[in-house]
Amino acid sequence: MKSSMFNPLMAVLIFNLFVFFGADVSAVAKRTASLKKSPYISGNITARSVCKNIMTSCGKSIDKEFLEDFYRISSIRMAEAIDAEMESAVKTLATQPGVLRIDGATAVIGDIHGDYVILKKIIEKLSPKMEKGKIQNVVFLGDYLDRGPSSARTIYILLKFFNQNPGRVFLLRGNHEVPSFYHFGEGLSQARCEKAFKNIDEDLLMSFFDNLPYAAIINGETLAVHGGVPRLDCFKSFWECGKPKEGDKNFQIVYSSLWADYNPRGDARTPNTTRGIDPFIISYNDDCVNLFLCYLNERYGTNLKYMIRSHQPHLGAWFVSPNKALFSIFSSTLDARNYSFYRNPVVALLRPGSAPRLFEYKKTF
Ligand SMILES: [Mn+2]
Repeated sequence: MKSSMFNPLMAVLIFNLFVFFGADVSAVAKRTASLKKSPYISGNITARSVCKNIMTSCGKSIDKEFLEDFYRISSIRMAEAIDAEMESAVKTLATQPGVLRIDGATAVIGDIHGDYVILKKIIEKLSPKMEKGKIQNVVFLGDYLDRGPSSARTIYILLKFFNQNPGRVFLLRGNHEVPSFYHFGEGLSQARCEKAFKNIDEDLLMSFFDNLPYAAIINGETLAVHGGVPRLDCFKSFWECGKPKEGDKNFQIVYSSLWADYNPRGDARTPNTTRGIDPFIISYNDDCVNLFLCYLNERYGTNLKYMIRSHQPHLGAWFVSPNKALFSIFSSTLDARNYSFYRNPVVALLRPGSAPRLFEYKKTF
């Protein structure tokens, strides 16, 4: 039996670990410092520019170990930048209710799905209009992560835009902003496979997901949600379930709306088998949209006429239901799952007193 807490073998092991990590860190720092002085690198240092410059300059003699270190450092820096913006965003989101009320000319953006190039262009297009007051608010319908080339860059510029425009930019929850989906969802091109996501504060990210509102009433006449009409028996508590976390009893109500698909044959009762087998994932038709909006109007005295949502890329860049109650938009230009390209990402403009108008982002709106 051991009589002492001190174990010489353990001390040697700890010492070795210290030497190993200490040496690793200083080697990385040295390499980064030399990289900054490199004649091959001009402008912003990014992992991509480093690879490109080194590959063209050195031909076959690429130092793989060096590049791996560099990727690791740059992804740590990216993660730190995301964490800083996210911390500030979560503080604001925590003050917002589950169902927002937004008034004024409002631009609505559909799924982004890691397509940071298009998000950047949309923000560049909207910013001067916001400055001039032509557009009061911007609402994003969720699904920021996964599939596209960089979820890290997407979430970074999105959070920055949100933080820079308090009370004017609003972020709704999508079915990809759910902890279990983030950890165990579909296995292709996932955000958490990106190096930056391996270094972010995951608790903070989960708190970001949980604090996102799940619906918005825009100008008292349009309901904005990610997926759409929830299962019929979820109508009653839809507006009043707060911001339930996954695992809470009311979460299924929110979840049902986040995942719902439009389908002319959907009855908002039977499970939607195209999304797997889950009793809360349903599809809904035009009658269900009318029924849901009428139900909310009766119960809360609202005057909802339209629903705007995203979530279904297979409908194309946009879709308006025959009875003009449902407006479906998609704002990412690509979807790696289907390997298809949507060349016309769509922005909707909602002015008080008129039906939503849909625009390809390149055109004037
Ligand atoms: Mn979705």
